[in-house]
Amino acid sequence: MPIEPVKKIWMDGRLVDWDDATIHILSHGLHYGSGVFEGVRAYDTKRGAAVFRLNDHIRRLFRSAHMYFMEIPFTQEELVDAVADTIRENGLSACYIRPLVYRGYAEMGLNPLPAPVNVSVAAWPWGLYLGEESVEAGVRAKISSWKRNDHNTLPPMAKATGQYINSSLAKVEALKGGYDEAIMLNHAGYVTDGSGENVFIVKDGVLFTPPLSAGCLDGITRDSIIAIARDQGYEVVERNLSRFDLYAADEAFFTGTAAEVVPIREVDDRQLGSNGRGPVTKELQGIFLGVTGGEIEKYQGWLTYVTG
Ligand code: PPE
Repeated sequence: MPIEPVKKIWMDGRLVDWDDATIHILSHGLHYGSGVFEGVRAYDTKRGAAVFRLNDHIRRLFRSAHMYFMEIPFTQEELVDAVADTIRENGLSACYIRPLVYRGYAEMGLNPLPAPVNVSVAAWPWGLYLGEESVEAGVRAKISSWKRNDHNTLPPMAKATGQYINSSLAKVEALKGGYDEAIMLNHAGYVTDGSGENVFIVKDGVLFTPPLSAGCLDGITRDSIIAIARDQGYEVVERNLSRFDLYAADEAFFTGTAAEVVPIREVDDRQLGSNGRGPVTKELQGIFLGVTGGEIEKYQGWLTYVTG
């Protein structure tokens, strides 16, 4: 899906025209993947655009930056305001927001420390990552032959731009094989996450998802779904999942900011028990939609309203 341009992008404290949001070709981040980023969504609600768990996303961005010795030259509050300004300036309501912290132009070579730390925030309308039809029909996933980078190669908990070249290998392999998405295992053979989503299964009414120690991203949608499911009375267990657990699941689904909550209907050509979207997945999807739409009082604390 091509990016739909809007008017302005926030760069290092200024809103610049979309076409002028460029960087130097010798930027460190471009050569060595030295950047960290976030993916955030805002939703159209009765009270205007509402950004979902904005503070949590910005906090995670700072944690990722800390890991790579990147000192962000703005405070968390300033970046929260930058997101709100970008949405407002572009007159957006429902949109995807991409804060990016990257090493800019200075010296060539692997030492990133001499390079400046630059920051940008872009926002644009973006439909669902795995397609609108995926919401009901679900997707076909393939377990990748590519292992997820682990805690001692590229820490999966830090959302660094460079590590996504690993996920891209998995994504391309899945697409070329005729599947919609990849599921990556760690070096011990347990499930981590999709190329850009966390994974859940449902078995006998209980939800299971890999623990963070397996090497998945500390997903904010994952965290939200765990909280919502527990509030609904479901038991949610964080434990290692094998590929057999996926094949034998009653239901499975992906969670992520870009993807939201998407049923997995097949893994490696094996139909899951639900043969499409299962009842638990459907229930959680429905609640998630209500939460992000600002319709459920209990979760209002997760929304930051951006008023014009
Ligand atoms: N695992 C990975 C590897 C991942 O990239 C994401 C987000 C998640 C899990 C879910 O995390 P969260 O969004 O906090 O619930 N992937 C982002 C980027 C996707 C992309 O193609 O770029 C996203 O969903 O915004």
